[in-house]
This record gives sequence, structure tokens and C-alpha cells, in this order.
Amino acid sequence: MRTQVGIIGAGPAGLMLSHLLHLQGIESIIIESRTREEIEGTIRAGVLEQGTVDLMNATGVGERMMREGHFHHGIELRFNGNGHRINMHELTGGKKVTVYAQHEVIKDLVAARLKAGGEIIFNVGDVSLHDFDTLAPKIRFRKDKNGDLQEINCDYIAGCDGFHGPSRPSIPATIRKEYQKIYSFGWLGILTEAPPSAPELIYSNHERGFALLSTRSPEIQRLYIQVDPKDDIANWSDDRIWWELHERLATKDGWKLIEGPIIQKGIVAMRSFVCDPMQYGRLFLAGDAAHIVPPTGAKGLNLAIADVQVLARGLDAFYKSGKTELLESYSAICLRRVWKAERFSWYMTSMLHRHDDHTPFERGIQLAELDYVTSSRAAATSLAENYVGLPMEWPNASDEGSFTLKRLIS
Ligand code: RFL
Ligand code: PHB
Repeated sequence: MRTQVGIIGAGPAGLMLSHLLHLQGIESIIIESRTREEIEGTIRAGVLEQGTVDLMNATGVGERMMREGHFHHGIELRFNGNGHRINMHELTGGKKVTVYAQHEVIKDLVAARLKAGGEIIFNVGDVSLHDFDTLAPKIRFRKDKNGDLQEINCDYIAGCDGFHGPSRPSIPATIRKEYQKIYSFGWLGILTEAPPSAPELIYSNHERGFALLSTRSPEIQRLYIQVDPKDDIANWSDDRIWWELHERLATKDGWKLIEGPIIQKGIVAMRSFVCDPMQYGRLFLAGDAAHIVPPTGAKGLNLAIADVQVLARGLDAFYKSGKTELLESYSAICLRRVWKAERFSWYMTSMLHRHDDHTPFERGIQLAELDYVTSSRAAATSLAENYVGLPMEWPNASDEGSFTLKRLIS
């Protein structure tokens, strides 16, 4: 098999990259280790930044999101039994976030790729990357997990295979610098069949631990509580989960959390991670393959989409004019944004979670931070501009090839 860009992984990064490349007239093949049903059914992110929403709309995959998504102009920070609204819309000059589930984004992108004749090979096994330090990279894999060995010959490889995929470890260890922080807590997430308890997301700092109220639709809500990441979900009966949620979200003014049947539950660990560089030879890492953030800032999917916008521009410049400057700067451009999202996600996580090793002094500082960010316009503006998403920064604007959103729409 031969294509221009071989893409490993059909998550948001791989699918959006393939979609953008197609709109630029560049061929790609995606290989994915899971089935279509699995990728379209995995419950993960929910909050899309303004820039992600704008890109989906500009590239023709935003129609269902605009119909079924929920547009939030603020978030609530809750502590000491009181809620404080951060008016993101007002503080950011009219920006908002959209709550639309990641697996719906995946469904929309898969449908768009297949409709346009794009090739996604699901359920592959034994994936390995070869010769990406030459002009002729190759990806090898087995169809249907253990079928015959197949090979994709390509000009470039995009490693969009998430944190546990084979792309990042293919970069020689002597080249890779990895930065990591593992948190001592995780999130227990549930989906429940209930109407929304509040019009916007609520992030609650409570002595028993963090809680988050989010939504999916008028009928389905998404909620999280801070737990021990090593805990077994079998220890968490539905009654115990609801009891903790009621405790951690309670307010002094008697706000009511609406319960419903729990239809899905699971525990995820939390880490911060950055790989530098995000490229080696003709291999480019994008999304969770290169960096992980704790979900408190709602940034992971959005960072993945930001990375592939840079990569798609770089590839466009190469195929249109042979220029490689943008591709060579890929890692440096992405990492500036990545580190800012790492900082924000770490900040939100530190401010909102219970830290078992905190002294009373550190707990006092944490409450002072919450008090400050909910009472100072300057501090609230900083939180709001990060939450809705920092703008994309493009160096050498005149030297970027012909990729523009305007061109993609026309
Ligand atoms: P993904 O989504 O992990 O996709 C990688 C794909 O690669 C496949 N793969 C392979 N394919 C072929 N060969 C192999 N050897 C392969 N190994 C793996 C995998 O099967 C998979 O399909 O990475 P990508 O595309 O970089 O996207 C990243 C996002 O998924 C992730 O950052 C977000 O889900 C993070 N996240 C959130 N991000 C947000 O922007 N907003 C949110 O509100 C938000 N909430 C969350 C989140 C993540 C969460 N969890 C579960 C960690 C909430 C939670 C609870
Ligand atoms: C979600 O709805 O899944 C969600 C919302 C906000 C976050 C993380 C996840 O910060």
C-alpha cells in the first residue's frame, strides 16, 4: 500500500488530521487497533474550546454539533458551600465552550472520512514504524489483529495513537526528553439518565474531595468524583456514588442534585506528561501520543486538534511548495501551546482537588486561591481565557503554504 501520510490511530487527532489533509488534496490512510464500534462508543471528553468548534464548522463537520451540542457561557466554581460563577463570555470578549461528547466528534469525523472515500483500517494488530529517519517511512501491521503482515509506504508518519501507542517509543530514547507528574488521585466518572441539575458545569472543591457536574444531553448527565486511582469500581455502589456527590456538591442555599439510574461508571488515573521533541525525522506525534493533561482543565482533545492543525499546515506547505520550514518547527510551535495547557490543567487540578499531603497552611492557600479567582476580575479573566482556549499562534504567517480556513470553506 502507498499513501502520502500514514496515520496511526483514529482518535480525534488522527481523524481530524486525515480530514484536513483531504481538504488540502493530500492522501492519507488511517490504521486503528480498535473496531469502529469501540471507538464510537468510548466515553471520554465533553468540553470543546471555541477554536475546536470553529474548525469543525469551517471544515464541514460541525452540523450535528451545532444542533445537539450545548453552549456554555460560564462555569461555576463551588467551595465552602457557595457557588461562584465565572462569566467566560463577558471576560473573553464573547467566547464560549461547547459541551458535545468526544465519541460524537469521532462519529462525525469517521462519517465524513468514509463519505469522502477515505481509508480507515480498523482492528489492526502488531503495528510497527520503520525507516522514518529516511525519505521512505513504512508502517507495518496485521489486518484483523493477527492476519497477514501488511505494509504502508508513505512520505510521512503521523503518530496519533494515544498515550500507550507504539509511535512515541519509536523515537530513540536518547532523543526524547519526557516530563511527567503522576497525581495521587483519579476520577470516578458516571453517566446517569437524569435531567440537568444546573445550566452550566460545576467544579466543586470539598474537604471529602473534588466533584464535577457536567452534562451530555437533556436526558443524560456526566458527573465525576475524586477517588483513589487504584480503587476498584466494584467498591462503588450506585448509592455510595450518589451519597458522595450530594455531600461534595451541597450548598448552603439548598441547591438540589437530581439523581437517575447510573448507566455507565469507571475510574481513570490522572497524569501530566510532555514528550519533547514531538517529531523525529519524518515521524510526527500529535495529541495524547505526545502529551497528557489531567482532565480538570478540559484540554486534552482540544490540544490534539490544535496539534493537527499545525501539522496539516506544515504538510500542505511541503506538498504545495516543497517548503519544510513549518514542518521543522512543528514541535516548537506545538510545545508552546502544550506547556500552557499543561500549566492550566495542573493549576485547575491543584486548586480543586483534596491533597492528602496538604498541611493546614497549604489548605489555607488553596482556599485563598479560590477566593481570589472568584473575586478578582483580573484572576477570573486569566482562568476564563485559558478555559475557552488560548488563540493559535502561527509564526511566519506569510510562509505557511496555502492552508487557510477560508480556503477550506470555499
Ligand atoms: P486517543 O483519543 O487516545 O486516540 C488514539 C487512538 O489510537 C488508537 N491506537 C492505535 N491504533 C493503531 N495501532 C496501535 N498500536 C494503536 N494504539 C492505540 C487507539 O485505539 C485510539 O483510538 O488520542 P487523541 O486522538 O490524541 O485524542 C486525545 C483525547 O482523546 C484526550 O486528550 C481527551 O479524551 C482528554 N479529555 C478531555 N479533553 C478535552 O479536550 N475536554 C474534555 O472535557 C476532556 N475530558 C478527557 C476528559 C479524558 C478523560 N479520560 C478518560 C482520560 C475526561 C476524561 C475522563
Ligand atoms: C466532561 O463532560 O466529560 C468533562 C467536563 C469538564 C472537564 C472534564 C470532563 O473538565
